[in-house]
Amino acid sequence: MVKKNLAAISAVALTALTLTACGSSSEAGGGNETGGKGAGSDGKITMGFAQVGAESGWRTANSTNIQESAADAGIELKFSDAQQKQENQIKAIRSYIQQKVDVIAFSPVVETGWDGVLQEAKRAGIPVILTDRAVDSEDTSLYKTFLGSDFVEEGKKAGQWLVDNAADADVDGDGDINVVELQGTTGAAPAIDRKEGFEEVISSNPEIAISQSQTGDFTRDGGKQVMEAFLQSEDGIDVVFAHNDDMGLGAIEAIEAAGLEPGKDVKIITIDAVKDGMTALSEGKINFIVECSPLLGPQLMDLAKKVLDGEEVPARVVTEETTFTQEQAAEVLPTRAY
Ligand code: GYE
Repeated sequence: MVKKNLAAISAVALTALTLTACGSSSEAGGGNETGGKGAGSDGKITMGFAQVGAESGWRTANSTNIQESAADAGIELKFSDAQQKQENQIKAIRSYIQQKVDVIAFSPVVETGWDGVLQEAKRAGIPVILTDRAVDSEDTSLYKTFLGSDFVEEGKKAGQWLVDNAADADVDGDGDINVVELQGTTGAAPAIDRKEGFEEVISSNPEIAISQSQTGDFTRDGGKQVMEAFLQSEDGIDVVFAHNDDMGLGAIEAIEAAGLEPGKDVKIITIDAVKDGMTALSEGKINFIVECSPLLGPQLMDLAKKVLDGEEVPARVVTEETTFTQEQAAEVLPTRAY
C-alpha cells in the first residue's frame, strides 16, 4: 500500500517535472488537462495496465510476462486485476488518468462499452494501447494500436483440424460428428471470434454440427460445470471444442467422472497451449491445441516507447502462433516457457 502511494506520488511529481521542463504555463501538479503529454521525454515512463483478471493459465502467464517485460524495459508499471468485470477495468483506467500515467494499456474483458472512458483518456492526452483483446468501436482514434492474436484464425485452425480428422472424430460411428462448444466469456473478443472462425470452417462438412454451446467463462470450474450439464442432457457427444485450455481441462474432469475416457471416447480441441493444456495433450487426454501466445510484454513495451517518442506504429500487430498435435506437444513440453 505504502509502496503504491509512493509510486503514485512519484508519477505525479514526474509529470509535474516534465510539464515544467517543457515550459508549460500550468501550475506544477495542477489540473492541466493535457497532463501526460510529453511523457517519456526524460526516459522514465509510467504505464497503467488494466488486466482482465486471473481466470486462466494463459492470463497468469500474460500478467507475469507483462510485469517482467516492464521491469526489463525500465518502465514503471501500475497493474490492476479487474476480476473479469468491466466496471472494475473502467475504474482502473479512470484512476490511471487521474494519476497522469504516461500511457495506458489494457485487455478489454468484453468488446463493447469503452468509448466513454477512452474519450476521457484521449482528452487527458494519454495514449492507449489495446493488448490481447479488441474493442468494438467505430472511433479508431481512441487507441494507438492493437497488439494480440487473430482469434478468428485460431477458431479456423481448430475447425480445420476437425474437418481433416472427421473420420476419427465420429467416435460412435453414427455418421454424424456431434460437437459441444465451451465458449469463453460472453461478449469477449476471443469468444466471439473463435466461435465465428470455427463455425465457418466446419460448415464445409455437413456431418459436423454443434449441438450445444455455452459459456464456461474461460475458467476450469466453468468448463467442468457446463460439460457436466452437457453430458447429462445428451448421449453421443463426439467432440468438445473449448475456447481455452482451462475449460478443456475442466471438461476432462467431467468426462472422467462420467466414466468416459477423454481424448478417446470424446475428442477434445482447445486453444492456448499453456503448460497444463500441453501436458494433457501429450498424455492423450486432449487431441489438438491451437496456440495463443500470452507473451505480449516485450512488444507492448516497445510499442509504448515508440508511441511516446511520437513514432508511427502499425494500427494492428498480430502475434505469430502455431498448432500442436499430441506428438508435437510431447516434443516441445520440456522447453515450453509457460
Ligand atoms: O485464450 C484465455 C484467457 O484473451 C486470449 O483469455 C485471451 C484469452 C485466453 O482467459 O485463456
